[in-house]
Amino acid sequence: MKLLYALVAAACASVVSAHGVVEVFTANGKTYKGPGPLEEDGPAMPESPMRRVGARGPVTDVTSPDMACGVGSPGPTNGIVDVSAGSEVRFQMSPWMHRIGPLTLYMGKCPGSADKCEPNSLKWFKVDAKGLKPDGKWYQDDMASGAEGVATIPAGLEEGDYLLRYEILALHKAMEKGLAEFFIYCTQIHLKDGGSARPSDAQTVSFPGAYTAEDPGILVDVYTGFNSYAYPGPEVFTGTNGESGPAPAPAPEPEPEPAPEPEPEPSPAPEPEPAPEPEPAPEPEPEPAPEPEPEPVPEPEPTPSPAPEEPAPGGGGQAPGPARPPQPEDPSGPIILNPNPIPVPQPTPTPAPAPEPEPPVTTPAPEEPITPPPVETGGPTNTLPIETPLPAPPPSCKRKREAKQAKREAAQAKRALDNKVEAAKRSPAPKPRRQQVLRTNLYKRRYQVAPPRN
Ligand SMILES: [Cu+2]
Repeated sequence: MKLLYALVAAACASVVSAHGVVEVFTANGKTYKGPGPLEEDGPAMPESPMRRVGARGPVTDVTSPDMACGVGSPGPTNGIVDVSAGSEVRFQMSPWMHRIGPLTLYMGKCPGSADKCEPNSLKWFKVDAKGLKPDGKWYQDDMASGAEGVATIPAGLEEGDYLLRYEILALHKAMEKGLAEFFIYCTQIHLKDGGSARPSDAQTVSFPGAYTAEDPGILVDVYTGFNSYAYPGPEVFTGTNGESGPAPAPAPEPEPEPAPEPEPEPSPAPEPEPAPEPEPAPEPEPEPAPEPEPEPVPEPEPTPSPAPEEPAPGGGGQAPGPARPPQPEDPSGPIILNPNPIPVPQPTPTPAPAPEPEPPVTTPAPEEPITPPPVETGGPTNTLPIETPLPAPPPSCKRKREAKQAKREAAQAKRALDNKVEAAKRSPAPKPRRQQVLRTNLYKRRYQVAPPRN
């Protein structure tokens, strides 16, 4: 049990929570791998165009400088990649876990080279925002099922170096102030094939500064009386006043003027899976029920803190409050999420209810439950398959020889067991990170708290 705890703690020390980062960025038909978070000791990848965030966790303070380029306010990287005006850019997350909230792309024009660009002083403008789909689910839901996030760069935008700021906003706990989760990633690009369009000052914002914690798209209960979403920040800049250069492969979709129209979708609140119990006291920590988690839970242990946070839809105890007026819907027009992402070294998960894909496990150790296997040695019990039970003593000991033989066998079996345990102690098989992540998720779901750190 001790070892198990140590393993869980080790997993958590490096993976604060199982949030993804941008694993692959795609532009102009080329793919670029992104670095993992600083805290995880992965390769630095200085040639990547993606600035390296400090950790997987969210930014929750909208006044933090981290709102510009993500956790840890990552500094510049060396790579700058060409992106054509009017083209699509794509963001493939390493496994993504949240399903509620918008996906937004901002751009900020650098005064000089993008590898020297200071994000907190940029004038950012919004170029793409994807929220609810016509079926009432969120585009982020597709991302959690493996789809890429896709955004379109305005045609006609003036050329130069820019930072792309990709923002994933998770709203599953956003009914409580300060619990909306921002995941932000900056990519250094050089925009080519552009025109002369540039946003007006009124269309630009600063990060931090663009949002407040009370914005209706940030402090929002998406479970109760919810039927449309009010995007925080400025309107989408479409770049229509510029003359666009030769449009590359996918012609830019016609973008309607940002005339806000009321959300026509009267469908029920877009919660993926209603949680049955109406619990009036939302706990900040645990993840919402609908997050898919394939890990088999072998035996239901009593959870120490029995307060799940998810309010039931149309909740029993929840006062719905005054119904919000219909909010302007996304002016950016129809939204594409690529159903067939460009093949990248990321296993493409199957859609929604299917369990998350498990990468091929290379260690012989079987995936095992959080409960310790029934071994009394007190040694490391974690990764070792132990299937040899001690032979039972003979029912009666009339014959001494038989009894002796049984004793020998028992001693032998015990020695073999001890050897296995010792071997496991000496060389514990390293767990693939994915398994650790699943284990952390399982722990969090079961105990409603983050696993302990060491
Ligand atoms: Cu989260």
